[in-house]
Amino acid sequence: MMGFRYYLFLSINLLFASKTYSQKNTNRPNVVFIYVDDLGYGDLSSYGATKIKTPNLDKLANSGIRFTNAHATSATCTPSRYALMTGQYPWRKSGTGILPGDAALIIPTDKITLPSLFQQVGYKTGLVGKWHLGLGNTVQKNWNQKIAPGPNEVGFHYSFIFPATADRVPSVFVENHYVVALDTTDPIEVNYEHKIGNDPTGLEQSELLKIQSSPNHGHNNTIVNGIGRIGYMRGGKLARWTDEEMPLTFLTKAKEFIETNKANPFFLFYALTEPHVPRMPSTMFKGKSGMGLRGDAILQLDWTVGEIMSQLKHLGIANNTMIIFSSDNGPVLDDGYQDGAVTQLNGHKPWGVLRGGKYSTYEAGARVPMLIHWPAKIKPQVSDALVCQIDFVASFANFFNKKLPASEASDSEDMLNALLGKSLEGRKVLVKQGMNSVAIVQGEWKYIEPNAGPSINKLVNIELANSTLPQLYNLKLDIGEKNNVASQHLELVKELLEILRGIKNK
Ligand code: NG6
Ligand code: CA
Repeated sequence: MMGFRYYLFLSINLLFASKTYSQKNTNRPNVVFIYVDDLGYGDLSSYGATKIKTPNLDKLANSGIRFTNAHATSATCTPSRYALMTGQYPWRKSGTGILPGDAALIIPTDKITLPSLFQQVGYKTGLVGKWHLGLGNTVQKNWNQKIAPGPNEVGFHYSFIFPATADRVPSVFVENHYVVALDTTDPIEVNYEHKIGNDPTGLEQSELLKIQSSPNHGHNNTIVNGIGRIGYMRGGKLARWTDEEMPLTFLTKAKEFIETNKANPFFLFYALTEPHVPRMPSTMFKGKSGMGLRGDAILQLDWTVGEIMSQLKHLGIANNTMIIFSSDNGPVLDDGYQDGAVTQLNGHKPWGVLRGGKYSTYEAGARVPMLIHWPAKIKPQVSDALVCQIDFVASFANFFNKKLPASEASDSEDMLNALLGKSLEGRKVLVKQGMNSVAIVQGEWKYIEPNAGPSINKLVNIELANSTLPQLYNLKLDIGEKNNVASQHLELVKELLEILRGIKNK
């Protein structure tokens, strides 16, 4: 009897001890970084959307920090993710543009990355969702054996990903180096140059498609799950994903990672595919927004965030878990499929008050929603501090009292106080990247360097901000970048150009 009581006493104490650890050790909060794909500055009700309701993200926004001046480095996925992971401006390195699905890994394996930083201080690190930073050492690779290097070689203990984008082959999941549901009798091959295998393509048999690809976008190669993809694949019939299942698959894997690691500090990078094309949400969300599949995908995304929040609550770790939410670039409507994004928009403005969109050097290209939520430490507020996703490396290094060697994450700035809502002071300057040009922001001013690119991306109907003339905008007076005042401020243009040159030559 005594023995049993003693045992009970001990276990209760242990229970309290571990609870106290996870709840009180606020130097080591869990971090769930939810990174979504192509969500615009005006897509959430907390950022002013009225035609769509995103209640779970509103909850995060109302009880955390809602940033109004937060940026990805770039207006497309791969470069923004490269910068977030490495703390280096992507335009410093060639080959950091939108990657095909067979690309080799572009992140060096011998450098500090955001996840490796967390590893160094004892966190368990996990990645679930979109990767799009390449796999293996070469383009030619065997998808039927161990695929490395990849996320597990640059800082993640665990990874469950798709390699590139939802609209690119191979349309399969990769879990810790191996394709999921691999069948050695039906080997996978991928080709981005020419058709392989006997599967019909979207171009050849559009009647097989459940969603038509848009003319001239080229999303009409191998058909997987009734959707034409970019690139060709053969084999791997069992392994091919069903788009409608993807959100639940990722959510399940994310929850498993959290459940497994609940007693220790963990860093989960949860990279959702919504609302990137192809927008093919779970059937229960189809038609829910009345705004076409893009709107439905946003509702699904919001629901997913709510699922993670309630899991954290049930596990008793919500208070000491930091949730960071942001998007890799701005919004686009028709990005390759006729999915109702344009025709059923219903007055919604994914770009909000901003000009441009995905691919653009105008603000809607890379100014994105960003929320940071950490009940134990962060007071609800709105912050207009100029911050960038590239700054997480240096900011978390400071948070963990680690000094970064000068060779590492050299464009990342320590913005810890701004990110935790202790200061409204952000960056002095930030360089932002569109498809053809870069811009520099300093205080209220934004200068876009002249370039010869097209002024509009006609395929997606987005203004790119390309002009052979210098452009200067006052973002405080003219957030919509309507009035180019470069000719009225020649000195300032010269000064910003010099600063930009200095950063480029660093
Ligand atoms: C573009 C694709 C677009 C999308 C994008 C990548 C065409 C015409 N368009 O090249 O559909 O896949 O790449 O998006 O091919 S991102 O968010 O991953 O950068
Ligand atoms: Ca994207």
